[in-house]
Amino acid sequence: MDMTKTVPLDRSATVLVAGSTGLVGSVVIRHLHEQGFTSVVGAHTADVDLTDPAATTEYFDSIRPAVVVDAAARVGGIDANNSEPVEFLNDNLRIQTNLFTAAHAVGVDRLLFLGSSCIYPKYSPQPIPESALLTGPLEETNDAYAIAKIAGVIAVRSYRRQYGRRWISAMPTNVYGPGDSFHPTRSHVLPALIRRFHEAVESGAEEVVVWGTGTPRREFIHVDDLAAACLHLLDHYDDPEPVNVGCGTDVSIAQLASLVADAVGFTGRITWDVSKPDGTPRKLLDTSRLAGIGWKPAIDLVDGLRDTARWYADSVGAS
Ligand code: GFB
Repeated sequence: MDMTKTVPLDRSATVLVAGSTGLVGSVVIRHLHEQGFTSVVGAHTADVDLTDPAATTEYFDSIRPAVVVDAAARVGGIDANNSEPVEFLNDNLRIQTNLFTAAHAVGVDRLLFLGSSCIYPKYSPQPIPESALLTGPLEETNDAYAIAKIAGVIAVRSYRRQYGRRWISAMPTNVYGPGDSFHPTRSHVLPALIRRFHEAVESGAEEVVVWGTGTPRREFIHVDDLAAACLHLLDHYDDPEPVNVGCGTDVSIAQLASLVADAVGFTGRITWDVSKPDGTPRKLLDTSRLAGIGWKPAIDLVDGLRDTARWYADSVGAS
């Protein structure tokens, strides 16, 4: 497969980033500016309701982007996915379908669709190669979200095949960083634990309860690394197959809890609420395809976690 056949994007092209106030979209916008892009437009729900087909078409017609980064999605942690599968399925399907339809209508030639490592089967070989897609049953707690994201991958392939669009898909592992959602129950594990351990330190609590058994393993990528990878892919990748974006190593949730405790200075007990689901036993991505086109991550988990915990402490201190 020739994966380096594309030429870098024109820095004066109008780039539309959908999901511009989200964790990933906001950092992609910063990276675009840092890389010299002169016409960057961010779209979030106040600008356009991407679940509305007519509004989406009208919005794209007014912006007429040449390049689109699709970072717009309904996202959440294991509990949110598990308790609201209908919204996770329907909203994500609507957002993608409307956005792809509108992008095609105005002739967008380069588009990056962001998926998720949960598209792969629950019991995939580890590390998970892109070829594992559609080879087995999904993890039940997030199958609705995963099916929507799989539909996105297939849509990107289909626009390529039927209309020759040079659209691509990236599958990031679990993302974290400053600006994330730190909701106590709806967020992903890393921000949820930063908040819980931080609050324990503030209140002097001797115990922090963490969900599940602590044995599942997850790979975490800092949002700055993910944004850099997205731009690298838009400059250097043009192929129907999705590309995994990860950092190459994983940790157990028990190890993560200890790392968060160290980062926020919690010295009490960690206990486990095994009534909460563990989800997929392990999700470590095979990133050799991305490495093959010359990109590797730069931010170590311990450093990224410490910076994110500091950002959280500063932001709650300021509010
Ligand atoms: O981050 P998380 O919600 O996402 O959970 P997934 C990861 C693991 O951390 C699970 C455990 O085993 C959780 O049981 N965990 C422990 C916690 N304490 C907590 C806590 O306080 N909050 C949370 N959220 N988890 C999501 C998918 O799966 O990953 C999405 O549901 C998406 O669809 C996302 O793909 C990247 O990795 O399990």
